[in-house]
Amino acid sequence: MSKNIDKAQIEQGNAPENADRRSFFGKSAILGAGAVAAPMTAAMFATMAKAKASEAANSPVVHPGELDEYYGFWSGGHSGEVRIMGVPSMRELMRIPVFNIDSATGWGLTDESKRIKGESAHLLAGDSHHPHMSMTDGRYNGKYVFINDKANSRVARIRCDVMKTDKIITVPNIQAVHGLRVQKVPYTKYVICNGEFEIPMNNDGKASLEDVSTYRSLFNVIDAETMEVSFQVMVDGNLDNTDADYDGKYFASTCYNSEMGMNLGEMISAERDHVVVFSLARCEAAVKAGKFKTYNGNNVPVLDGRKGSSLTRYIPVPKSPHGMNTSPNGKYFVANGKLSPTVSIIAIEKLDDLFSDKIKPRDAIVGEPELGLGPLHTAFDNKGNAYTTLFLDSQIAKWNVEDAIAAYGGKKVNYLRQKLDVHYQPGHNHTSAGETRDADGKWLISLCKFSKDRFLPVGPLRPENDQLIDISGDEMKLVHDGPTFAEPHDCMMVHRSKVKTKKLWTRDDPIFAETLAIAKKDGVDPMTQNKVIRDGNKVRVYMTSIAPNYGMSEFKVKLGNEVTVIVTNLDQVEDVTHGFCVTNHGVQMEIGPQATASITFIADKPGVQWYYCNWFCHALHMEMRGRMLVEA
Ligand code: K7E
Ligand code: CUA
Repeated sequence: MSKNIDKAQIEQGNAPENADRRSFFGKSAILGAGAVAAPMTAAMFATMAKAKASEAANSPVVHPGELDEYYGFWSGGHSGEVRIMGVPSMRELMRIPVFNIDSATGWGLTDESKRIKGESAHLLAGDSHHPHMSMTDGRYNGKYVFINDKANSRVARIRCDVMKTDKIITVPNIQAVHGLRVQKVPYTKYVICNGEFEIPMNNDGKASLEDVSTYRSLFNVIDAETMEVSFQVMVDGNLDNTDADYDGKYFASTCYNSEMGMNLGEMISAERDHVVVFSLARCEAAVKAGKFKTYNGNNVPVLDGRKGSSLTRYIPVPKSPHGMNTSPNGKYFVANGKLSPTVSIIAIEKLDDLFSDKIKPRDAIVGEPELGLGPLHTAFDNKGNAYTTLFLDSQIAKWNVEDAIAAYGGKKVNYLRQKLDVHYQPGHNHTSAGETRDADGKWLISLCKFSKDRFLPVGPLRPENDQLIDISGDEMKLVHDGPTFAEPHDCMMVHRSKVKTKKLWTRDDPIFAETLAIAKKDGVDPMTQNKVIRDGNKVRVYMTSIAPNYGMSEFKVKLGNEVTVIVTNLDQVEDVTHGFCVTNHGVQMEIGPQATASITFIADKPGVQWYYCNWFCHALHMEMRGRMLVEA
């Protein structure tokens, strides 16, 4: 969600009681309200307060030396990275560079990371949005975390045993990968993601800006193991967010701009957009039967899932829906209204009938509760409650799903349980394990786009504010403010019992397998030998490291040589990481215990050039250095 939308609102003031602020976007609110239930009155809130039974009582305190209960995986937003947080302490445990470059680890600089980045190795920027872990039978399995790069249409995979990125692909035929989730059941065979911006098919320079009839947005289905695009589905409108069911049958994506407008006015003219539901079995069958086309000179099968196709169904929902969230009991898809104050509840059990045309698309909607202004994303607990971020109201609305369905059916019930002020303008929110069958109703994170007055001012650019909310009782309780950098869009929380990480690298790790293959060709055993291989203008320098020494304290190259330094860390001690850094060359990397890492640069400066270990490893770490002589 862009920050731009909020400018006018911010100018109107921040105070929650500010009437102008509440009425911002009021027109859309009224238009979208239709015949849904009336908003909460003060009297209703009072009744709720009386009925209060259990208090939120989770402890957010994690004492020094104690460990957190959850791993939180945070998108780093436009920093392009992923971060691991401890929850509930909200301590940042690690940063995983993905689409960015990182001088601490050498990500984007080392030969290994460049191989993983592949054809996009020259791109040094990224905009990461949605980190989601692979699952088995609807539960996190601790194997991979996938994340999209909206800026460069990429999808990356992080291996959770070492917490390093091990695959990055650029998705063809689309621009801007946005919503990303995984197949939950029976296991994550596929990663699903939306191509957001509609582009001409083919996009070969022959299309015009005026005739947009060939502009399309594609839904992408990626094989989680091979990280190849299995197929794409062409749709009407442009895709935003997505999620999968708990039956292994359907995926659903929100679509805004069903108008196919090319500017803001055109994009928000229609009162209704839609949710596209994809039948996985029908799509797979169509690929098998060869019922696809290819575009832009690549061989990725593109299925036609536009209106009228048997592969998809279009469910009309109020204008410009954003988030798409599956309830952990597997019963509902919830599409979040954004420009409508409502969310739309789609009954997954009705989708079979929808696909066999026994019911009409709107018949799949079983509830459309009105929650407040700017609903963006919804999270769930294990007690049938949902938590929806209200971007414009700067609140989280807690509501009961079955009560909202009953109200839609005409019953006089109050589905709203509580509204909690958050600070400010929340985008995503997430509950502990809430996108899995293990949803436990303990914690809720609200990722707020603005922090305004919540922290010491640090100049015109402020941090975002990730707030921790205890949802274990009947009422949500805000317990922590956490400043973060560069707009974490989304996050998820995985119980620590699901994650098993390695303490040392194993020598057969695929991340450096190719480097070891090159060593083999050179006849060098990098575990035992320190050796310089001269290969025309190329020089490969193999050296070991064991605290506080490199296996080679000097070597010579010629001016202009392309030098590759391959360092193997022989230490078998947990947490003893070495670095390799050449002064004045932009050469810097991490070599974990038992790992091999390599980096290539041009020796373009004559004379003595010191290299040193840049990760503190030993009392004599400062002395861990050597000389490269560049002969003119
Ligand atoms: Cu709502 Cu990219 Cu998930 Cu931002 S998206 S908020
Ligand atoms: Cu090795 Cu510092």
